[in-house]
Amino acid sequence: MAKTTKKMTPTRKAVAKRAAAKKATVKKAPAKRARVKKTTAKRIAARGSAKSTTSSRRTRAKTKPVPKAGARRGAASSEVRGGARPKSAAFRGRAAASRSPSRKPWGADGKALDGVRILDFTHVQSGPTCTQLLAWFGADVIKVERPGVGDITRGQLRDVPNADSLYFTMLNHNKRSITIDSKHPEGKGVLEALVKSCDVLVENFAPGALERMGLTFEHIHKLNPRMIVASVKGFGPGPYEDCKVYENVAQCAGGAASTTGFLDGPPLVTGAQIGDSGTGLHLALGIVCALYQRNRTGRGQKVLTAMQDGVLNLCRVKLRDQQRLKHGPLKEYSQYGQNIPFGEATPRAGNDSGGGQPGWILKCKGWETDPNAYIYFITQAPVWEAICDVIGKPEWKTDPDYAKPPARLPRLKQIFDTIERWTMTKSKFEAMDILNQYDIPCGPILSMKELAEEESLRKTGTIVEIDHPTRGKYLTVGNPIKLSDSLSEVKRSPLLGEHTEEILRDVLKFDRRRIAKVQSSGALGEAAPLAAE
Ligand code: CAO
Repeated sequence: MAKTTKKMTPTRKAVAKRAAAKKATVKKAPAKRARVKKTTAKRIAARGSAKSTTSSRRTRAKTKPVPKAGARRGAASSEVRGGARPKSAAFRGRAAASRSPSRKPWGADGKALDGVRILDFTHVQSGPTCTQLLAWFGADVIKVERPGVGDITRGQLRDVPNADSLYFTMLNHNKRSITIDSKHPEGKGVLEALVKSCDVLVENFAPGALERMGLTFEHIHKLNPRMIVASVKGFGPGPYEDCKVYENVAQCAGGAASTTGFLDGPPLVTGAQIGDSGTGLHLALGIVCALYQRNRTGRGQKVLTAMQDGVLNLCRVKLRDQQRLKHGPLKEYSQYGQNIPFGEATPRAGNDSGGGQPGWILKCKGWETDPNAYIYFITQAPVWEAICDVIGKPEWKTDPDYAKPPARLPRLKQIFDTIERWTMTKSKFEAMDILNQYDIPCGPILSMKELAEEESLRKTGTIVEIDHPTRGKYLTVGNPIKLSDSLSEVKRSPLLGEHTEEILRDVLKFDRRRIAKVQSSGALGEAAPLAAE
């Protein structure tokens, strides 16, 4: 014990060093404070008097040992919007560490992105997927739409006359809508005011469209140095950077199509929207990272996600296989067992499993009439003996042609044909029940109808029923990312321009006269009807 104490006692040299460092910090502090004050004052002036309470609120909150929930939320908002910022990472680290953990029940202390405001210039699917996610986590998402038209998907694939399509409603929950003609001089003024009061601008226009509106990164950054400008484009810098891109183009250009489908068929696109929704997901992560970095640096940055890159990232294992090809055939691909030679590029692998455990889709009872009476079956090595027993082939456990994984690779087709003779005697759910008893990895092919009716998905909020004022009730997919202290509720999508006046009044603090002036200029289009809720 005595030994430990001696060890921990600082040497005289260390004490002297620390004292000198402290002295230096104390000397430097006033200059730094002055800088911070000046920047804050400038920012407040730019934003108008509504924000002038920010720094005093922060000071008050600091003097209270445990701030009230409302005050804490206020402080959080001012932090993300550019109120008085702490001086250094070390300072913030200390501040966060000294804040006592919330005592509120889980999920009752706001949401993860409370206080973050998004200027949502997105349309169609990729961008809206991203901003919908951010909205589910609590961000205030203000969707800017063209007057009278809106996001083109409002009218695409319409199922109910005169109502927003499911395409639109299912990608724009929890957002507010404002209509602005971004090319009208008054509209530009409103947009610039929004740029000043938001944290992130998200857009997925065709290359150059944002710049043609006058919103270059340099201009945005001048208006609001803390603004994060996040974009989805089809391609990154390079020969195709000016091209417009939709989902399937991205699937083809990102490597998914060339590796999907059967060996003897053409390239195939998948139903999962990996180009649009997948890229939206990537972008959301980039935005959250940029917000986190901004806490330290105080400045915004550009976030770019190219759809080609997003798809390629999801096809990473196929690029893995491309490089493995140099060292011989890909033995887990069933073409190996069928003696079909490999070419120069990663081939299409049908339903082969992408990992080291061979798998295939097998028919189940009723497959003749039900297109989804199938099960995915994985011959995972650790449960091979159980598989042999279940399918009535106990002799395979010791047969040298079947007992070990490498011996099985050349005969995968024959093995799966044998297993299929067993699965065809069971429904996909019966097979699932039996196989799960032995921990044999498998999964039924579920139709959209079955998923829509699945009770457990309703309970977790993954499938949600929403009521909409013009289209009635519909199902949607809720937030698939579950946070235990930031609970997601799904609110219906906005009607076109539904929140135009509210945003001018409450966010931009325009007075009645100014609102009337902008409205009469034609920059906002026709006054939108309010939802009959
Ligand atoms: N006020 C005035 N004009 C507006 C406006 C507003 N509020 N909102 C949009 N516009 C204008 C744009 O300024 C642009 O005009 P200019 O071309 O004259 O500058 C115009 O509307 C059309 O924008 P766009 O070119 O982005 O739209 P598009 O329908 O021709 O192309 C798409 C759609 C998706 C192919 C293209 O936006 C794109 O490639 N985006 C990037 C990749 C992407 O996200 N693709 C996924 C789409 S989801 O499948």
